[in-house]
Amino acid sequence: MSEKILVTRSSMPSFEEYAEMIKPLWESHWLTNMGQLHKEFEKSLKEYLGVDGISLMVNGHMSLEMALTAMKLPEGSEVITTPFTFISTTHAIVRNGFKPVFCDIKMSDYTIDENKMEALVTEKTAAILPVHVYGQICAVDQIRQIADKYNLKVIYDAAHAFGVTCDGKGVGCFGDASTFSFHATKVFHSIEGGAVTFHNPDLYRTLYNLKNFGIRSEEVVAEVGANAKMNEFSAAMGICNLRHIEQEIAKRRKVVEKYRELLRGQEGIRLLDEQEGVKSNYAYFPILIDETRFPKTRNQVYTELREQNIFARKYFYPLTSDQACFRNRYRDVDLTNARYVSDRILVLPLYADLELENVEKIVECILR
Ligand code: T4K
Repeated sequence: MSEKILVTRSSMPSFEEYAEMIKPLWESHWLTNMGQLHKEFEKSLKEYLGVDGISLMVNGHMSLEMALTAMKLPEGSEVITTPFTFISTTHAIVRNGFKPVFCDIKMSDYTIDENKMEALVTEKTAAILPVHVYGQICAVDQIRQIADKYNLKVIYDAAHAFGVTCDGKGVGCFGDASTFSFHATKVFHSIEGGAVTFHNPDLYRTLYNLKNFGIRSEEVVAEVGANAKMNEFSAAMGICNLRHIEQEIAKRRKVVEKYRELLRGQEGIRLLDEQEGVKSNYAYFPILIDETRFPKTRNQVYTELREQNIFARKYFYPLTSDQACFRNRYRDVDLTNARYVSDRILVLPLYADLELENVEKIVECILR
């Protein structure tokens, strides 16, 4: 391949559209701290996601941190979570002073295995933090049942699932809270950005305070907070991108369909099945390479693709539980499936403007 093909490429509105959106900032000089564009963006997102409540954040990571803090869990709580995710998920738990308890994943969709969860519950368990990895929806009903039985909070990391619906219901409606990432690498972005969605209306005020240093008035700070506010330039980008989101998803769908057509039934390469009742956002295209049935290992394919200027990524290898900062620190749990997948997964390039001709070349390289 003569040009470099990276795993993704940010979609952008036209320069004129963005310039028009940020123009008023030169008059108002109001650049952050819940400005006009922040308000507008929050309102349109609430509608688009079909959620009861939403709070914008500076990024996906702080959305997770703030959502966890807002749950007011007891000090030293244990949080059941998946190790097959971006490091942010585990960091958010640990940076809140909680203990991650890793749970294995399912081979069917790589989300946390709800059937292995109950065995991990102790008197210290206070929450479950599953991830809709690659936009695949977790077993939300069963997870709710377990949470109700043991009185646990459920916070979904929905960083990959923007715009996904399950039986017509927006993904942000599940659990006590869900968090989104609007990072430049995502299906939908605001350069950097994120949001927490929730049902309990009290959470709006709680999150507003937490993301603004715990400030209540000019002279009163009532709690320890952070700076997790989204600025006006990000909100402007978000508003522009939201206008084009359906087109963005439709273009990605074409790319995914091409990959599926070319790779379906290929010995040793496993694709994720589409989930019933789920409207996908086509965020990622992961393939699992089974080296016992394919002539090369995942690592060989990864390296050989790079030699051809194709930059697929090992999302998510290693497991977060195996990273130097977490290894051997937490409860030793059987993570057989998570390790199997993490050792064999490869995420192929996917973005709205990826030409179908290039998809053909990528697949050709893999099969060669
Ligand atoms: N939870 C989950 C499950 C997540 O996956 C993430 C983030 C989070 C929480 C936290 O959300 P944020 O705080 O990030 O909002 C990337 C992203 O930085 C990260 O947002 C994402 N998940 C993760 C899966 O991937 P890297 O280190 O792989 O990014 P990088 O810089 O290698 O970029 C990948 C490709 O994207 C580049 O090769 C080209 C393209 N790109 C990148 C940037 C920065 C663009 O086209 N434009 C850009 O501006 O982490």
